[in-house]
This record gives sequence, C-alpha cells and structure tokens, in this order.
Amino acid sequence: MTTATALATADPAGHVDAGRLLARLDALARHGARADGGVDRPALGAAEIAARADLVAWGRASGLTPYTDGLANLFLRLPGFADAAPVLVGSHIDSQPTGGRFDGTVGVLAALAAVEAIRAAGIRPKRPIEVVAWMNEEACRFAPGMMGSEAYAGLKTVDQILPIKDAAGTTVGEAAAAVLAADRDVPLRPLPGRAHAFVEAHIEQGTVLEAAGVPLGIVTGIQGTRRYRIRVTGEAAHAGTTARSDRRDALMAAMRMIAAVEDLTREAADTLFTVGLFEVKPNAPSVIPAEAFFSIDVRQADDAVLDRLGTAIPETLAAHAGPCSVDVREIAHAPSVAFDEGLRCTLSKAAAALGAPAMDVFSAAGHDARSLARVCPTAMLFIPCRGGVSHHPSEHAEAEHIVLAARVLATTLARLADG
Ligand code: HGY
Ligand code: MN
Ligand code: MN
Repeated sequence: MTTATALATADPAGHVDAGRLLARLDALARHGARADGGVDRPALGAAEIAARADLVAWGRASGLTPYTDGLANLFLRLPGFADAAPVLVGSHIDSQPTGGRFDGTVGVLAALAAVEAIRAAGIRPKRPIEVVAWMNEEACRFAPGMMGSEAYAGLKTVDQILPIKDAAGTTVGEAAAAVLAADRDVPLRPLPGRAHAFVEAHIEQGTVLEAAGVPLGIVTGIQGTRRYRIRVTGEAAHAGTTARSDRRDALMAAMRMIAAVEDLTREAADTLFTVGLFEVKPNAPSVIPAEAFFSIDVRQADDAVLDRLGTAIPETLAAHAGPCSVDVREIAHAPSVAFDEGLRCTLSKAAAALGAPAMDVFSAAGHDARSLARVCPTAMLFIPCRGGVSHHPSEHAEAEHIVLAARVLATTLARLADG
C-alpha cells in the first residue's frame, strides 16, 4: 500500500476502469427503465431498492463497506488509516418520472469508479473516503427534495422528514423502512453526519459547456430557489345552472393567481418561474372545480430578489383568490450558494494534470451539494449533456466525459483524503 507520503507519485486517475463504469450506468438504467430510453425511479421505490442493491454489491466486491441511515442514504466506505471525518463523494440515484439515465447516476458511479481507482493504485488514504447516494434529491414522490443530504447536514431533523407523505399517503418513514428491510447486513449510522469535504460530479443540465466545447465545468455555485404548494378551495356546482355571480370556481382563481405571480417574477428578467404540478377536483367536465392544487418553483441567483418574492408571492396569491380561499405552504427556501475556492482549485488542478480543458460554470439546477456546502467545504464538477436536455428521457452525456469526470475525481479525492 502506498503511504500518504508516496501519494504524490501514485496516479489513481490512470486506474479508473472505464468499461466497468459505463456497464454499471447501463445496469442502473435498467431499474425503472422506460420504453423511451429514460428512467422512472422515484425515491424509496422498488426500482431504487434494486439499484441500491447493485451499488452495495459492487461496493462490497471492491472492498468498500456499505452503511446507511434512518433515511436510507447509502454510503460505500474506503477506510483511512486515521480516525477522521470522511471525504464524501457522490450524488443521487432517484429520478424524475420522465427522467434521463444520467442525472445523479453519473455522479454516484463516477464516484465509485474513482474510489476503486484509488484502491487499485495501492493508495491507503489518511482519511476515509465514502461514496454516497443521497435519498430523495428530486422531490417528485416526496417534497421537498434533497431530504437525505439536508438531514445529513443537520438542516432538517429525521423527525421532520419521516411523516411527510406521497400522493398515495405513504410516509417517508414507511417507504424508508421498506428500503432498509431490503438491505442485506448494511449497518445503520446516526444522523446528522460529519464530513471533511464533499464533491459531486453531475451533468450540467445546461448548454454552457457544450457551447464552449469544454468537457469539464468547475462549478462556482448554485442559484437560489423558493418552492410552494398552493391549495385553492371553491365550491363544486353545476356547470350549466350556476350563475356567474354564484360561482366559487377554484380553477379560475388558480389561473388568475398563476398569471399574476408569473407577471410578478418578470421584475427580474432572469427569475425562472414554473408550475409543474397541477391538480383539479373533482376534475369533471360539467362540474365547477371545487379545488385546485398546484406547485410553484422559483429560481433566482440574486438573494435580494428571492427575498422580495418571498413576501410578494403569498400576497399576490391571496389578492387573486376572489370568492375562493387559498392555503399557501412554502416547502423550500434555499439561498444561492458559492462553492469552496480551495476545493474548486483542487478540481481545476486535477483537470489540468490530465490535460483536460475546464471552465467555471454556474449551476442553474439544484443539487445535494447545496446542503453539504452549509457544513463543509463543497464543490461540483460538471460534464456536458447534449443540448442541455435533462429531466427528459432523451438526456445524454458522452462516455468519454463520464470517464474523464471519474479520473478527475480520483485525483481530487486522493488529495483531499490526504489532507
Ligand atoms: O430541480 C432541480 O434543480 C434538480 O435537478 N432536482
Ligand atoms: Mn440531479
Ligand atoms: Mn434532477
């Protein structure tokens, strides 16, 4: 085993097994596979249990020890010779319902390949290194997202998260219990956790790298966000016999609200506003809607604008309720985050050592790195994705970029674990 002093000569990057990494990407894509080539792998569901079992088996075969916790975050640990806080590296394996096979998965598998390369290079790191697959990054089945990384970082308690229900009424606690029951001898660790540093590789989900023809992005930070769930309550009535003046139409009120908030967000040109979820009850053509339930997702890099919207959005929703009532629940508010300069420099040096072009890039998408950045030095590495398409079955990243990310991670982790 190479000791820490000989670390400078060992080249873990050269030990990344590209074929195995890419084969595993195909293997995980089979869990929740869609006919159109995408994946539908909701958090804590059967497909994620199967994907998790693959990760545990691959980790064990490479001499890594699996761990989990009460929220089913998954860790694969390479021990260090010092009893020190680990260097964490990874992302998520849950997906959007019409997701691609690369979002999150690239980060977890590149991390595993990088840690295996460190081991193959005969490096015994000073600090432990742990590959992590965070629970529920995507927020489709359970909202808000990033539950696993927020609990690890101590930003939310397990007790706050366990009772949250999905649309079918299943709680996070019940779903997580089913995942943990499927584990084979994976020891549980308490939450919150303690990390020395965290690195996450991910597809850019934008077009900056592709347009520049650069294979690696050293991410400067993530834009802020506010997320809401709004329930508008009116009264069901006959579509043909109810006079306009007697109507309490929840759908019409919701449409007025959404149009008004969309207008409001135009105050700052780069504010992004999305209503991705919309439900109407009773959802019958000749019945005036009694209830409308919808989401609001706002993204903005300027925290001052985000703060103003935090006041203006609820006010605007209430002002357009008309004869209906409205219940507004803010489920997430995360200010913009800047990543650690030192860690970004380590990533840049690792890219340069491989002769790979890299450039700074800002993340418009949210990631678990936002949670960890609140408690330890954190940075992200992007690779391009075709046309910037993501959260879509046609999402695509090039094999050479995925392997390159694993090689940069291997060099970076070896440095960090020696620190
Ligand atoms: O929504 C996001 O930004 C992330 O991709 N889940
Ligand atoms: Mn992601
Ligand atoms: Mn995503």
